[in-house]
Amino acid sequence: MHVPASYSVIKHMWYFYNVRLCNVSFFYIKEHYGCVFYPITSINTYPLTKTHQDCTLQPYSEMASSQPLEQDHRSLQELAKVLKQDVPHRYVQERREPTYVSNGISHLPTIPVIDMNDVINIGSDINQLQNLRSICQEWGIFQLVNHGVDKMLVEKMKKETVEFFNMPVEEKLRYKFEGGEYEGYGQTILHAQDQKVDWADRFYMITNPVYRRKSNLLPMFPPLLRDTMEKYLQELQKLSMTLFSLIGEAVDIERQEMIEAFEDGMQSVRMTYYPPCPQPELVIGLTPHSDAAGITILLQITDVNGLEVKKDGVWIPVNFIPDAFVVNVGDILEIMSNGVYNSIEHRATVNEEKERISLAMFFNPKFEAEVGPAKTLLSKTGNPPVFKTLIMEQYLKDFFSRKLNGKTFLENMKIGNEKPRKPDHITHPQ
Ligand SMILES: O=C(O)CCC(=O)C(=O)O
Repeated sequence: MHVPASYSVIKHMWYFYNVRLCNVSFFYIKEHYGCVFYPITSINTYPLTKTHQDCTLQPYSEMASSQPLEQDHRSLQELAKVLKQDVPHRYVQERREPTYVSNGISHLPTIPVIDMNDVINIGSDINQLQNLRSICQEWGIFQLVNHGVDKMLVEKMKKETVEFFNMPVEEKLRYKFEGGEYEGYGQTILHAQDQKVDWADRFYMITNPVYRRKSNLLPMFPPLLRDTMEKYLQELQKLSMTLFSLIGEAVDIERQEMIEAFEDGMQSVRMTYYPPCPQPELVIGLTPHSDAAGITILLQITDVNGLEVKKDGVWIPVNFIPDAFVVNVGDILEIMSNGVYNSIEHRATVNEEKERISLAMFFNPKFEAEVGPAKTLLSKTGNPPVFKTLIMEQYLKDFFSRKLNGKTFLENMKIGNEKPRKPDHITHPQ
């Protein structure tokens, strides 16, 4: 290939090699007004002007981080039924950090438990508030018992979720998301051709505000699932508001500021099916990440564990207490608390013999709300903001355009830390 020597891109030739799309090689040139795609075959004829010589060339994969690729949307659940041994390469993780195993001397740490009956009557009980604060600060996750959500409703929600995944594959594929979309049924959203795929099928959708719901998803659910989910969403909305008020109060954010941000906020739900896997140690059910949300309320549907949290650098398994919800502090609460709270990094492993199903609900501020350190907290403490402030809609756009990668998204929200996006710093929706 001949490239004019004066063209500054010549020293970045490696970019050309991982840029094959539909059998055509592309590069793109980032100019001050945007970027343009050129098939590599046209490079010889591409006119060189002074402006073009000033351009910086970036790999297509970097551009792709904001454009999910077309992918195979067939169900992993079906593949797992027939798979006897070797899992396909695209699911094999090159490096997976080990799960912490107790050596018999030191105990396996367990995530804290909060009894809603204790915190609901907090009033001015400073000890309870301090306990809540230190749990959100040191752990950023807890199991919530006696949460007050009707047990029958929770059981129905579990049953209907199992039935959803038990539907024939063609039924589920009616909800599949297409390239460029994030809502619906499918597998890991791909941002690069060689990206590894989690060992899971997922169904994700925005449930609030109601006008943002997709007409082909919740409204088209089988009636029993739809009704149960509507009731469940309402109950969890109430629970989330109680939690937001208390968690806010515990860190000195005024109740009114929490209510204004989160009441009738952006909410979404994810149901995940982790099929049994013949080589569970080679795959990951859910890539390590912290949630972009304010809080996540997680319901484990089947009696199979798999969730793990990273505490003090090691991965600890979560043993679900029957009837408890697991509540995660997400990035938005870490930001609002100006770094006091910890949005917990978590992942899911899978089981060799048993399927696992979970249902996560994500609670966020309204699309038009500001996401940044809480004003009432900053004025009380006099501390400077550690994180920048963005409108929720923009915050989500930035988040959706990245691949899951530990806490890199949150790091990028820190003032003075903003980095140009790298190809491997890309996430998926909440
Ligand atoms: O399946 C689990 O236990 C975790 C699910 C989760 O964290 C998520 O869907 O974001």
